[in-house]
Amino acid sequence: MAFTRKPWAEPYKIKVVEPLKMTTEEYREIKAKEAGFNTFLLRSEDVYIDLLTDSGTNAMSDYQWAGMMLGDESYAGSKNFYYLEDNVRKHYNYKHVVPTHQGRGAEHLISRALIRDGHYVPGNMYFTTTRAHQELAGGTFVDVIVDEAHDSQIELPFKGNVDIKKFQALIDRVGGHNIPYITVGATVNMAGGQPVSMANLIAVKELAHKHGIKVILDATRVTENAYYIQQREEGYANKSIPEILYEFCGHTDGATVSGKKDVYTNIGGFVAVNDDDLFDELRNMVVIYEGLHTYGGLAGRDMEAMSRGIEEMVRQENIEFRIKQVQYLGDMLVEAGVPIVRPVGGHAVFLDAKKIYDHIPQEQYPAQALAADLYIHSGVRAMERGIVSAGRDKDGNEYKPKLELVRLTIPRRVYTQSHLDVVAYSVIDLYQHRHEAKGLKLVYEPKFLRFFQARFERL
Ligand code: PLI
Repeated sequence: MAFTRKPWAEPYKIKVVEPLKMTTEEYREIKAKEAGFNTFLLRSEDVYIDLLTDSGTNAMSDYQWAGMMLGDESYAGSKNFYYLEDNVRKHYNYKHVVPTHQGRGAEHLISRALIRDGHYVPGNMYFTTTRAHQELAGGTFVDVIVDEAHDSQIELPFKGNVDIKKFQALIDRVGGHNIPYITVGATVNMAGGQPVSMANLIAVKELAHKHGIKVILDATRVTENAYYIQQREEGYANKSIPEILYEFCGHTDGATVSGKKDVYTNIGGFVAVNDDDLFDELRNMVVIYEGLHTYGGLAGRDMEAMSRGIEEMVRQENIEFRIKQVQYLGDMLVEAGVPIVRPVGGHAVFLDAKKIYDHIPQEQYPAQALAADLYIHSGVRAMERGIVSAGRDKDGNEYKPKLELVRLTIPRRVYTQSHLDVVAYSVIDLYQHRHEAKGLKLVYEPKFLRFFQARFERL
């Protein structure tokens, strides 16, 4: 057999399997209608290949599962917390850590601690839960990502970078005293999983600190970002992932983390900071909203799984396979001419629904329709990341993001390359029949984070 490239494969073997249910297109049409054409409202047992999210959907290792049996379920002072604290200090380079039940718990605490009515919070593109907590705390989010991030076709190595001029313009307009912090997302989810360079983060820090503004990292997928720095940024090719990660976080004042991504767990998160007074406030608040400061809404076993997951996430072979697997799916789609966000990002391949369903106006939710159509076509579940996810501003007007995307998110260590072949085949087949597609109308809309529970009907 002749190979066109050197083969590579999963850096693990399979010990336990979970059977998948195969269904027919007619069955899935009924289920899609019952779910209001919202993939969040499907039952997972009706899904064949689930690419809804990489959040909490990871396969844990035998090392993590073994750690679960070592859960110390004491109310206070669990040994699993201290082990987590050690690993956060060692790898993320922050002095203090407060565990939370997941990432949005951490976002809630930091937003409440630092944001007051009338504040502005810049960030390199919004993330749904992050912005929601910033707004609930009285802040106004301001997008300061580079313009190119809003264009799916421009290829840049660090398309998640902050535009320093936009950040400076905001400081000039509202004053540094009205900006408690800037959120820097590492591999920017809504931009397609695009990374931030070390040089950009340093420039952000210098400008922020000059004006008394803190830099808070969304370190949810920071290991993917570290890998891109190693591969793409001058001077980092010979540095290890732990070295890059440590240095990267070291340029920030704190971080919120959803442990459900990089850290290979099914639940968990934390907020970590260097400032002693801020830590004191977070530690005090966590007891109201999450749980005691040594468990923050988690079981001891969950903290142990997270701690062991941190040790695994920084291994070169793990992060390299992760990124290459996503790239593998992206390459197949590019080769077939399917418009996707370029370059392929760290955690997902994003279909450009504006280009694929170019006959459906944004007001008829083309990405929502494409995600529903893909499910009906082949049982593959994806997620809308466009106008529905963007929601409404304070006056009730719909945000109209330039990117109207469908995200095919790859859970870690769950699917094989054969599954991804099936996904690529399905997307390509759907793409070839794209002109038959119809838009949707919104028939039910919840108040917060509408994409989770909104319902639609076909036009
Ligand atoms: O889902 P949580 O509450 O553990 O984490 C919230 C969260 C914060 N930041 C970022 C960049 C995320 O991607 C994120 C959650 N993401 C989800 C659920 C996703 O499907 O992408």
